[in-house]
Amino acid sequence: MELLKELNNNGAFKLGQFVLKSGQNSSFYIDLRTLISSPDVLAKAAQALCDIIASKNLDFDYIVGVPYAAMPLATLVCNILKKPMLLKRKEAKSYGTKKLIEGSYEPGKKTLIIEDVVTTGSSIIETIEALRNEGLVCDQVLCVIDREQGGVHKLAAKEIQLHSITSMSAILDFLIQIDFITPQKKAQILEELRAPVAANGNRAICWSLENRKLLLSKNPLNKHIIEIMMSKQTNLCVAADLTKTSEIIELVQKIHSFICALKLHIDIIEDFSWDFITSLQTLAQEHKFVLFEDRKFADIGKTMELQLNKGIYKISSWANMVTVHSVAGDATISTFREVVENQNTAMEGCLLIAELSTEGALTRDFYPKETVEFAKKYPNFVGGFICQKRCHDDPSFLYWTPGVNQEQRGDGAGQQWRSIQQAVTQDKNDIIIVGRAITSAQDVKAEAERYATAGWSSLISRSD
Ligand code: S5P
Repeated sequence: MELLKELNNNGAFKLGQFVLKSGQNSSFYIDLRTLISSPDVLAKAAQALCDIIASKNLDFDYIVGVPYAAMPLATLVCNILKKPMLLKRKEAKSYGTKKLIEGSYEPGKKTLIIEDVVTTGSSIIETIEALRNEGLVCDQVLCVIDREQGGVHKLAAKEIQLHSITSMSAILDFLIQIDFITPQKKAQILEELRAPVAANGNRAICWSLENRKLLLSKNPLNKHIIEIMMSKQTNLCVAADLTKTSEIIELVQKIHSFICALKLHIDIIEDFSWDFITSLQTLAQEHKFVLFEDRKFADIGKTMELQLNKGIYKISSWANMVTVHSVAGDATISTFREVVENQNTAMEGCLLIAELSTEGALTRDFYPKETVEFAKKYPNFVGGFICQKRCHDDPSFLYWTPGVNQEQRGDGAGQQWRSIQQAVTQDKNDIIIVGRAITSAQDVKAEAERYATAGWSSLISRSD
């Protein structure tokens, strides 16, 4: 009760319209990210977990927090109980030991798993399977909140016992007691949570930017872009395919109010200089847009790392995002994690090229689908896709589309253009990438405004 009060005071329980990770719509949302911002509440939650360990007499040798949200809690519990911790990585390291589990352990010993909120239990099962593969014994899970959405049964089927401090019904009863919700509201919330999730998981997916933003706490690139899109009301990315730095700066001075991203091909610029980069960064900061270098990386990881960090352009030092071909395989994509996580980088993430806009492109058949599978492995730094049609049903990714021109259909060199309506309403992309239709226009500013207005109105009037 004391903990529920504290969580509530810290804004962990929210009423509104939300879409859950499962795709279900919900008028209630539990936001435990507030825990790490409130040291007192975090400590209380850790103590409550320790109390359960004592009262249930749980016996174990190590503690593992389900990555990432439960890791701080697990650390505090380890500290209180003086027990060693192990870390489970989300993806195996691409260098050195390539281990998934970090820390010293002996196979055959017992591990207690700690989680913050349990919904269906799938991330716990993933963690436990990795630990069991290392020969560790894992059959006890301790969580702060059980959302009562089948987690207990799903875990029991894998011989895992779930213990929780509190549950969805206990939270809703507490909120009734403090007059935050009515009993009718509780019934409505439970009903919403009972709504089945379809096999493809997207029955109730809500594609509004408001809701998508909620899914993005772990993806800094998309969070940044969605914030810009919402505040400037634009889903336009201009492709500044010009060869002189002065032309690009002049273009940006005209169009900055209408764009969420400026896309460059840095290697076509004839008079590249660091002053140019500084000017662009100042403009991007002042007028809120991201710098997008469309380098289309496609090599072994080590070469991509050099291409990102070195050479004349030192792309990672100024570009917030880049494009990557999936053709070299998913292990090479993990290169980007280290670059994005480096403190001295401007890079927030990358887009994978699922489908090209050109006539006869080989990015068809299995290619977009396999590209999506790669992206799913790196949700923290893959922001989405370059595609022609929305290539996946996950709203936490953004779908960027080139090949947009309101008047013309092709450039005679393989490029295929279609209208904004086709690109956003029919093909369900989020961000339009427009080059020559704007950069070659008589009145560049008016044309950028026309594309931004039409793009945004197509996006916000789309129902899915
Ligand atoms: O499939 C693609 C992928 C990209 S990123 N087709 C593309 O045209 N692009 C890029 O989008 C291309 O490199 C260019 O910078 C821009 C399209 O320019 P436009 O002048 O044809 O609109």
